[in-house]
Amino acid sequence: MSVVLGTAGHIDHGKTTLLAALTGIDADRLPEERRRGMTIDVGYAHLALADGRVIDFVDVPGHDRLIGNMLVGAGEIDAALLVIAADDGPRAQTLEHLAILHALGIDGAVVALTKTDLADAERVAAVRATIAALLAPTRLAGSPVIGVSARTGDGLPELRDALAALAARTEERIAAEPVTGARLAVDRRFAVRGRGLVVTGSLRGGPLATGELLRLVPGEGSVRIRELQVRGSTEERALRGRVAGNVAAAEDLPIGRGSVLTHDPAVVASDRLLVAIEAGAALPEGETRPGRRSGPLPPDGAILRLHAATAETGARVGRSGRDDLLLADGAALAVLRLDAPIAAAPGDRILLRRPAPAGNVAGAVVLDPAPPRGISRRRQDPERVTALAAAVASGDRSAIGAATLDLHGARIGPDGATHLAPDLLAAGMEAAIAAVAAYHRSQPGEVGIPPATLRPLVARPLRRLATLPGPAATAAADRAIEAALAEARMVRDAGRIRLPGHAAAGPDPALLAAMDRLEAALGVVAPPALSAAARAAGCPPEGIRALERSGRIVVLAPELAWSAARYRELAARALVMAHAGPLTPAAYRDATGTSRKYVLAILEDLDRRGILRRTDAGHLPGPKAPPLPGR
Ligand SMILES: Nc1nc2c(ncn2[C@@H]2O[C@H](COP(=O)(O)OP(=O)(O)OP(=O)(O)O)[C@@H](O)[C@H]2O)c(=O)[nH]1
Ligand SMILES: [Mg+2]
Repeated sequence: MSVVLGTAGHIDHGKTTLLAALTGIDADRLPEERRRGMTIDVGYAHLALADGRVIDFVDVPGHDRLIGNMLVGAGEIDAALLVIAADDGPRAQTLEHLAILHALGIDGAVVALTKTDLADAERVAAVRATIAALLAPTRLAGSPVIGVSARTGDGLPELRDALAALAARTEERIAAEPVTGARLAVDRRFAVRGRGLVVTGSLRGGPLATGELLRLVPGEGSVRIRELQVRGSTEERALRGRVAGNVAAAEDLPIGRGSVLTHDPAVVASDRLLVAIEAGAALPEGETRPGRRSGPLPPDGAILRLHAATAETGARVGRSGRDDLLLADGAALAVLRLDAPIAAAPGDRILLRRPAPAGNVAGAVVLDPAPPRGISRRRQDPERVTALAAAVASGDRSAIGAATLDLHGARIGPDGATHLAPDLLAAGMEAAIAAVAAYHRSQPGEVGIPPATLRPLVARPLRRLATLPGPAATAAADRAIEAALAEARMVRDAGRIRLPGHAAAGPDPALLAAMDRLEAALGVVAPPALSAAARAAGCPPEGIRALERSGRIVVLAPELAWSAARYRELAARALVMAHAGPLTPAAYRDATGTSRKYVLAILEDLDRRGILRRTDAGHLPGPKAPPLPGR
């Protein structure tokens, strides 16, 4: 691997010249840059160190109007080479670039106090003191300041040593970071005749190999790496550092500056980010114009430019309502609504700046690249956000995953399954157990509840907790039911779900006997009123419901019921008569020896079910009438 160092500093302070003196490479590759003697777009160079390490340099322009290109370069560096001309001292873009480095979280740098051939010793000492004061409130406080002249070569060996030490420190820090999939933020794209598309960038995370398929974010596509080049030579595998990749991709694939090619599932396309915005370091004004300092926190509604790796877009800051929260370290919570989607993952550092009047910059850390929407936002409280911020600061992916799940309530995982936050899972399990118990009470004699009946009974309360989008509720209910089964709080038995011990206890024998008595009492042609019969049989309402649900009795009106066997016989009689000719209620009443009340109820029921059909002359066999036996 190699560490990537970015230059920074005011225009004409000698960044590109110093890199050329160090590496022999002119990073100003564009004809216009050479003609005008200034850097316009990012350029690249590399330095082989005595210890075998290699430093990749990204050279940036110092011109104040080219700050966007400076940020493309600064967006993917590990540490900085801050260049300040001894004759001129720190100037406007010295401060602006310093504020940007601080906001991007860059905490390793070497300061080259260059053009020492143009300043006397007294001047050099004075500028050193100014620089120390300038760095003091930033993450770069205490960085070594090396006097150097690109013209005479004075100080170059010392600068090389300081850079080697910085590279070693930076490598150590990177080695301690959690391992993630490869991630390449594209900074250049160009076509090579006969070869197709080439993209370049600073590779982070794990290695990349020829032939691999990478996701393009944002965008729908994926690209295959045909060939990899590291510092001009073709390699099978590239480690962290500068790489160029010849990629096989559709001609019109929207890939370019701002695109990310990655293996890392945490990287998603998003136009809405939950972030923690840090207040900038308070820089002294020094020799610069006032107003060019990193500033206070951007207010709610502020419209800013957002820079993330090599991407840039407009962003509106939302800091009201639920998002109005100061975190423990003084950072402000905010939701950023972007003009266009960018690639983002939890923990990414982004930069916010005010374009006009140019000035304040603030750094921010992405807490959630796809924060909850709609009703799920109700879960976003200070405790959950604080826990997520702490997890993101730790860099621990599983802690970030757990805190994010708790913030959302439920999430669809990469495996396609709905995952539930612990409190929702517990609520779902309780709902499932309560639903099974209620079913046991209402259906004595049945061993358990069919899963299809249970699912909506659990999904409903989960949805009512107001944290789940509709379709996820059913999947979440399944998850809660599975969890209750896994904890043996419910049991799966012959395709049904019951509470443990329920089947062992069995239905109440006294109730079963009462149900038998009631069924017998209703097994007559003209049964008594249902409530009176039930009272006489000692059968409670759940016994009546169980008889009806299991098809042992037929209830046609609140007080009118027959045993199923008797009812089948009465219905068959009506059908036989209807086949013989139009059946009138009076004829049916006489044939069965009952009263008008009973025959009207039966005939209506048979009409409703299509077994009979009513005509003016009487009832005839209906569309659903079964054929008569024997015909
Ligand atoms: N005397 C002297 N001149 C230098 C030194 N380093 C750079 N210069 C001159 O300063 C001018 C600007 O140098 P560059 O390297 O283009 O400056 P830069 O910081 O890259 O400028 P931008 O890319 O436009 O921001 C050139 O004319 C260089 O020759 C030095 O150490 N001593
Ligand atoms: Mg330059």
